[in-house]
Amino acid sequence: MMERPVMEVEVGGVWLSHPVILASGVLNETAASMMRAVEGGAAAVVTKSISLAEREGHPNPTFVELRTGYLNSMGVPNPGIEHYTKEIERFREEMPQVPVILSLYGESVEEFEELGRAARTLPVEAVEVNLSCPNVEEGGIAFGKDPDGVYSAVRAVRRGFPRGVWAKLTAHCPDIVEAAKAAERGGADALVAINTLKGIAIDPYLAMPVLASGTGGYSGEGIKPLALEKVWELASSGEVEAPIVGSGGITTGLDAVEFLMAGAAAVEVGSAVRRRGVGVFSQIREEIEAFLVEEGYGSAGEIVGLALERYPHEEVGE
Ligand code: RRO
Repeated sequence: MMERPVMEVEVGGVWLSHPVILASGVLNETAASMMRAVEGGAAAVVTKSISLAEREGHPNPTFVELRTGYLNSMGVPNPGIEHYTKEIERFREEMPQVPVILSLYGESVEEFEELGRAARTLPVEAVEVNLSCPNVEEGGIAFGKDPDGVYSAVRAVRRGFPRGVWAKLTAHCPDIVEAAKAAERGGADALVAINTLKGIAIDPYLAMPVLASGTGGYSGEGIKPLALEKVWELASSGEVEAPIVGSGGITTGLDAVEFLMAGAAAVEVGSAVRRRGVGVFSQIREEIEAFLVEEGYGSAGEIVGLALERYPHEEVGE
């Protein structure tokens, strides 16, 4: 009988029992909801994006389901880092073996620096610098859209935080490879690609946008080819050294395999929880494992970047 494939991977200083992580923005408001995701099979959890001060978020409606995914305009609702600390501590007490990646949302370099310093004292393995929220004027994409913004935010967090620093990039920038290189210069240990994409839905009968904020962030199946292409751009550039975490529309094990083959070392899954339930993390892990067995691979790590090696087209199976 064939041995089971090795599923462990290492990403930017964080060891994962398998490559499927809970993405920010879904099931991560409380310790209890993050524990549900781990019970559903997540190898690690990324928290909701947390700011220095409490934020109420945007008025309703903030969420709408589309045929090919979802639109949200939550507006970074969160209790602020001081209050959120108890959720992290509670999670850590219950699940000490599961890595926590704290997503940080700042609106200035100074805020990012303060958030990095605050995170240092928390029981988290890594932070994820949110450079890519599409729903706000000042933070998020305002940093991610140009390399200088990426560099200064990552650098600011890096100054205060001694463990893993992941940079969550946006596709809304002229050149994602330049953004990634700026993140590396700022001290990022890993790159996460991508956040949601700016989108809008209009109610034709009301003749107005469905979301109260007008535009929102588009996630789910519909964005998968675009997210995958961004991972591909990063991995094929030959200019980026940090490991890549793929994110965007991953719903099945084969979706995850595509991201690994494009060069991602791990994947983040969020919207698929709505499609397949909270057990989606186990389902995706098992589907990856079944694929590896079927195709005779010995580990998840072995397929990372495989499609890049086979491109331009080499005869498969020769
Ligand atoms: O809270 C949000 O509106 C939000 C954030 Br911080 C983000 O990074 N991405 C997104 O789609 N929504």
